[in-house]
Amino acid sequence: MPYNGLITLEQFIVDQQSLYKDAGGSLSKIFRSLELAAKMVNRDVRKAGLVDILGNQGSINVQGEEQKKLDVIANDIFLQTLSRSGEVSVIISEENDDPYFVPGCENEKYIVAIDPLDGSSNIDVNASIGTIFSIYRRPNAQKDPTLEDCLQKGKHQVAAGYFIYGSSTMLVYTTGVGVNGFTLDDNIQEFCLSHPNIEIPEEGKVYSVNEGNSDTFPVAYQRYLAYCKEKDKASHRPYSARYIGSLIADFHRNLLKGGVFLYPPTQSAPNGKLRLMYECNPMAFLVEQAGGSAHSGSERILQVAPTELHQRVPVIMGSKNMVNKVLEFIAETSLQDA
Ligand code: AHM
Ligand code: MG
Repeated sequence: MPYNGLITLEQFIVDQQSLYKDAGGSLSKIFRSLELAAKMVNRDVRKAGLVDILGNQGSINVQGEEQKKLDVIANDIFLQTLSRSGEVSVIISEENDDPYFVPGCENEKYIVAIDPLDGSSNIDVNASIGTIFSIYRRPNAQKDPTLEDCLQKGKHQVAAGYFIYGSSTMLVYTTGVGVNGFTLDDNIQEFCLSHPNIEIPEEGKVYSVNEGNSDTFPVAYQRYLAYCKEKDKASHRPYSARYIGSLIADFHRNLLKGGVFLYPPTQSAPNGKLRLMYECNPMAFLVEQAGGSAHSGSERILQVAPTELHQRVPVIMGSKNMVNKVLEFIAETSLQDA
């Protein structure tokens, strides 16, 4: 009898195993660890308003114990759980200055980059936050892992995705063969396939940017923003502005509905704010796999060569035609200035 019920993440990974470039099951184990860690973080996020885990790291709670900020807790959970998978040689995290070389796993093949709790300033106001991850293969698994092993271009990602702790908890990921979304069923504590083969619309009606900074954006971006606000029925302008300041939430909406997300250079952040390894590369891989684009304004995000772990890069990503339009403004403006 054909089975028409829920497809769990576990079942989906088993079914897709033949499509993975590593058929040995290592990647599946890493996914199981990510899934477990995300469930633990989700549990803590859900009770964030109830228990005393809000507040600054280093502050002392009423019992005289040191409180940990939720992003530090999330970092510990992901590091411990990934280490225990036995499949990851190095973990780099937005929360750690240096790579974490997993003891006893020097010869393992994989490197994981993680932003354990992105948008954490939104915790206190109960807005969606999430975890972003990406997985790379180690260039030479025969040698001891090094920092340089981690500095790979985004085009070398083997898998990437995010967990969103929103009105529901979801996982959206790619292994380079399309993008699929899973929603956590709270009752059975399983991620179930809810958004198969996500494709971002080529065109959208939403732009997402911190417009409060626009006075110091390069002129091309200012012109593009003026274009977004012009009235033009044929191109559905003016577009709507949607920006919560939590990348995963802003990205997720645009991925499903169409739109463009921008974090341009500003006077105080000449390379933008978002980090190449932890934020831009995984999102770029996802959006390209869904049929969209991600660009820095001078090159495809996935082609940017990292020189340091925490490097920042300007980003324009989302619906293909909208990204191209921003790039047109950048090209026209530099021609005029030439
Ligand atoms: P974080 O890694 O410190 O949480 O910062 C990243 C967040 C993103 O989620 C979001 O897109 C961006 O910061 C918002 O920045 P801004 O407040 O400058 O608009
Ligand atoms: Mg972040």
